[in-house]
Amino acid sequence: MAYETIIVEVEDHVATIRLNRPDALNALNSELLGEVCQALKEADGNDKVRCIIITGSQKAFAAGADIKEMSDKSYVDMFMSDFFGTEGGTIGRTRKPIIAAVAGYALGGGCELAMMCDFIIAADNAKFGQPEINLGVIPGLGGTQRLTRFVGKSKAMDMALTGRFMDAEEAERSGLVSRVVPAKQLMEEARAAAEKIAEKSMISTIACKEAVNISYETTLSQGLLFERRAFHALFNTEDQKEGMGAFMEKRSAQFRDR
Ligand code: CO8
Repeated sequence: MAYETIIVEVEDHVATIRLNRPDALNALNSELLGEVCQALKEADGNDKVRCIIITGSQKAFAAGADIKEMSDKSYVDMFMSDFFGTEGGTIGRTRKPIIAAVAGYALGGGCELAMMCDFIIAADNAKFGQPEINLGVIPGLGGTQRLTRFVGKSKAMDMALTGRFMDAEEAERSGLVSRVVPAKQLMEEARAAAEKIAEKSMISTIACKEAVNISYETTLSQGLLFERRAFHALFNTEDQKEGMGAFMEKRSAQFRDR
């Protein structure tokens, strides 16, 4: 499918979705987020794709929701369209792993989009922030909820109330990103991580993603039970026999998603 605001490439087993509104620092408008959702659905349904990367440019992952698109809207407009509600749900329902490869600004909705991914690899020039307070609003795509879970209440309050940015080093120290790499190597590192994930059994990959995500939604005892049952269930797959057999035979596993 042809897109206007994103560029999608599928290479080997990795789909890369590049946000592409350079004149607006990849600000997220309805068209762009709709296209991201469509591309995610296509990647999820494409048997060839085993991992997804969302990225932007060297200057901006995304500088937030598109202020020009939102500025004139009324409460009724926002409420009746459930502004970005559907898009947030679609991204969250993607079953395959999504890596956010973030260089430059990841602000407001841009930071929130990165946090909706499964993990974030940051370039050393990345800047994260929830500056909506400067616009007379608050984060609306998960910033008050996900950022708080990532970095804790004190830092999330500091970021959301002052609107200050966090650099890559602070983001890694605070647990917002999984690793920081030199900006020039960002895509190489993200692809290497995606290819590593693509080598695994898709069954255990999806089960693992579901088990980690459930930890945000439930109690510890329920989460442990969910994890244990998923672990038990994987013993009904050929890939478990192959993975453990390969270990004992001192060879690499050849998973077949069965
Ligand atoms: N929306 C629209 N256009 C933008 C945005 C944006 N968020 N960010 C940058 N742009 C545009 C600028 O208007 C400018 O366009 P033009 O040349 O036509 O004037 C172009 O991108 C380049 O930007 P700058 O000239 O400002 O570039 P600088 O390098 O000087 O500054 C900054 C870069 C610091 C990133 C600056 O552009 C900035 O502060 N941007 C806004 C950041 C921001 O406030 N983000 C939060 C937006 S609100 C939000 O994300 C809410 C999310 C929840 C929505 C979901 C609701 C349910």
